[in-house]
Amino acid sequence: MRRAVYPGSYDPVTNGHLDIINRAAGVFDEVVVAVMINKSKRTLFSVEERMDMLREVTAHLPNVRVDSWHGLLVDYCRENGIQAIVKGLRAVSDFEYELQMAQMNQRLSGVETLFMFTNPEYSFLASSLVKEVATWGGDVSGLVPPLVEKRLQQRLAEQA
Ligand code: COD
Repeated sequence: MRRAVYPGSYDPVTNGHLDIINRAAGVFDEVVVAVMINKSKRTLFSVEERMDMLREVTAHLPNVRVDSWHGLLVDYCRENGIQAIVKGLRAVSDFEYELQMAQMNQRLSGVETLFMFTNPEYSFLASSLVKEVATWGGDVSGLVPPLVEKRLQQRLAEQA
């Protein structure tokens, strides 16, 4: 079975992430979308909330499952029999850091990283930008799935 992990923060999941998930699900037998826990990073949504949103927006994909992990990604791969890491590449600025991580992960465990180029429609899209635009009342419809947009508005209203 060809199994891959697509790791990220997903705070929250955007249509750019979803596009990569859809495409990876067409290439691998199973894709695990892993919410990586970084306790030093302040997030808008809890790990459970991020996982719930991911589960809901990938419910139509039978070979996609959602998980979380605290620790090295390569240890997650080893424990779960995962042979490949999928990453999305938006721009040259993503490339340098991603190359470094891919080479480190390869060195640590032999696991390969496969890059998928962003859909041009979403090349400017990042969770951080979506949160910033939404915070100032900008329109994020079409950038995140409708249910994510709703939860984003709710969370920002709670915080106001
Ligand atoms: N189009 C295409 N791809 C996109 C888009 C878009 N619009 N937006 C984001 N992506 C891609 C990103 O490039 C990334 O590949 C993935 O989607 C997730 O994005 P984010 O922003 O949710 O997640 P990041 O970048 O914060 O995730 C970083 C990781 C958590 C994957 C990384 O820090 C990690 O692997 N941490 C685990 C600890 C570890 O093993 N460290 C050692 C690394 S060598």
